[in-house]
Amino acid sequence: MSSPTIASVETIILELPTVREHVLSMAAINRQIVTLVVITASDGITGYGEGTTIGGLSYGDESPEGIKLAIDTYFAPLLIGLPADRVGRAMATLDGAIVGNRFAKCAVETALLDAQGKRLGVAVSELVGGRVRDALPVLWTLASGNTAFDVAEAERMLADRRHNMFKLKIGKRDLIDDVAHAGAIKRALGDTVSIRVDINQRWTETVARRGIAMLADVGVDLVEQPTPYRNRAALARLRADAAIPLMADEALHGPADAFDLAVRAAAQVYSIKIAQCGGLSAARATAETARAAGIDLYGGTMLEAGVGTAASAQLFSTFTSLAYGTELFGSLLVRDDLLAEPLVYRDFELEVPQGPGLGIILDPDKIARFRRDAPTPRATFTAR
Ligand code: MUC
Ligand code: MG
Repeated sequence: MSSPTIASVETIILELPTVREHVLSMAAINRQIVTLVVITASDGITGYGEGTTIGGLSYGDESPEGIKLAIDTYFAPLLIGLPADRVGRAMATLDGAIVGNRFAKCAVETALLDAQGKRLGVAVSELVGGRVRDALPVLWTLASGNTAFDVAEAERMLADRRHNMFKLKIGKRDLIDDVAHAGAIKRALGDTVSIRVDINQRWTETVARRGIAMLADVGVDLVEQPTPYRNRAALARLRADAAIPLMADEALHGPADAFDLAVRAAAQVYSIKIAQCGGLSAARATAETARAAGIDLYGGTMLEAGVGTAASAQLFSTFTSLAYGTELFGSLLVRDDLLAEPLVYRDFELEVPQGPGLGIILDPDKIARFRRDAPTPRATFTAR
């Protein structure tokens, strides 16, 4: 029997309002912009992928509009006609012809894997290494910009048994204020609750050295990407002196970075993100590199909605060790997701969908309602 071939590649930009403003050191967002990729094969099977970033071009060098443009203009002509059941070959074709564009590649690989999983009747986790767990610990980011609001939000999450680990977004205010904010939250929530911070590259090495020591003193247990991602030497110097572990996030764009950071002993923990690595296969290779180097893993997010969150969950469910859990809460940050049935968050964990492919079903009415080219488009984010 001949292989089904890739028949169409469609991209749709959607705008999903968030439950509250999400304030990071480089941008504040009140809606998440999702580039949905829809790939249909000649056998009639459709797969979905998601290309999502944070705050337009303020986080990385791909925007939602750029992802759409790259896929429509350059990826689609290369993909049409290729065997739909040879995901590795399709990705090798893209990698051979297209430099970078990791978020776009991730969205396409996700859609191809979703379709192939549906074709074979298996979950995507079985196509990318094999599932070892059915639920993933998941934290919540407290990022309203207000300490009292954050404490109340965390207390609600604890009472609902939704999250018992929290990440704080800091780096925008003075160091003293950020440390006071982190300390107040830690004191209010108590010793059993893990508090981590993410600086999103905002500090200089000198500020980071002071900041990490002060944060350790108030009970923070992990510091994520304190300094600009290109300065690996600074990260390594900080790590050598730090009383608490450092985690690389923006510095990690795939297995080569994982290797180089490991050689430099620049971080004890890696945040693995499928989009930042360029897809699930590249993210798996990144995680394997970490494992070989004795570096702990954390399942990161670009605040993707349901499709990207399910794809990340499928991959992270294959990791034998996930010492710092995950932050796959993007589907909860949006007021309404694109899914017909919501993802299940229970007892501080996200259940990894069980069905074929990504294990999710998209709701066409929600796609119609939230697409940017629907009748009433809205503003996107505030640059900081
Ligand atoms: C980041 O840099 O980690 C993940 C969680 C969150 O609140 O923001 C993202 C991005
Ligand atoms: Mg981060």
